[in-house]
Amino acid sequence: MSEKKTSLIIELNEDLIENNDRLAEQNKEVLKKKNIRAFDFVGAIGAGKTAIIENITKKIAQKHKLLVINGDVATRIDADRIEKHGVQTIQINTGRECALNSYHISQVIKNYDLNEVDILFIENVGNLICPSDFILGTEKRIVIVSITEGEWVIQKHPMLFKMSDIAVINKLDLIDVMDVNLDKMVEDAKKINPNIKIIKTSAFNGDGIPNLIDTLEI
Ligand SMILES: Nc1nc2c(ncn2[C@@H]2O[C@H](COP(=O)(O)OP(=O)(O)OP(=O)(O)O)[C@@H](O)[C@H]2O)c(=O)[nH]1
Ligand SMILES: [Mg+2]
Repeated sequence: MSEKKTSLIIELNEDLIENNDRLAEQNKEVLKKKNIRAFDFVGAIGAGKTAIIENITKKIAQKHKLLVINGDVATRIDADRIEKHGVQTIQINTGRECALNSYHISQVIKNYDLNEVDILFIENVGNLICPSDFILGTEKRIVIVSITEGEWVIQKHPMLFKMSDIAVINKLDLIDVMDVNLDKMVEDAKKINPNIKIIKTSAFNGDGIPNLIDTLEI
């Protein structure tokens, strides 16, 4: 009989939520000591976070020892999708919380043997607002939106773009059937954060994924 996989449910302590930034710094230090490079993928529901992580892992799984943490309110669908590529995952169900926070990540660091890991991808809960309150202690934050959310999606959610290092605009394969001004989306991201790197991708056909891998230097 095959083992039924479950998700990790972590009870939150209010004080720790308040101390998120301090704990994120600790996470960063521990990950550095363990030589683990960590990346936090945030973005709108359905923008393609899991699809992009799947694309990246397919390309680098031979070269790196990967761990993917998937944050989701209630299911382990995303972790199962990633595991199909032979990559180790931990699914965290956040219940009523609309974002992962640094306490979730600290619990993974504390309770799992990460000695075999050199790259950690964290897929945050699909949300363009909540994750801006909670850094996790990663090296870089990547915000993912797609053209199907409309050309105003970046302008309407400045906070996450302000605090991210890379902005991915996904689903470019659908550009001919979408009435969106892609240049406006790029300009909005640059206006909000002049230092942000912008990468256009299609997780459907793989366009832009090598560029994203190069930008992450992995
Ligand atoms: N055409 C097209 N479809 C895409 C692309 N990226 C993702 N999709 C589809 O969009 C849907 C949502 O993709 P996911 O990867 O689940 O998106 P997500 O951001 O992880 O979603 P949540 O975890 O639910 O927030 C799926 O049906 C994907 O197949 C893309 O570049 N082009
Ligand atoms: Mg997902």
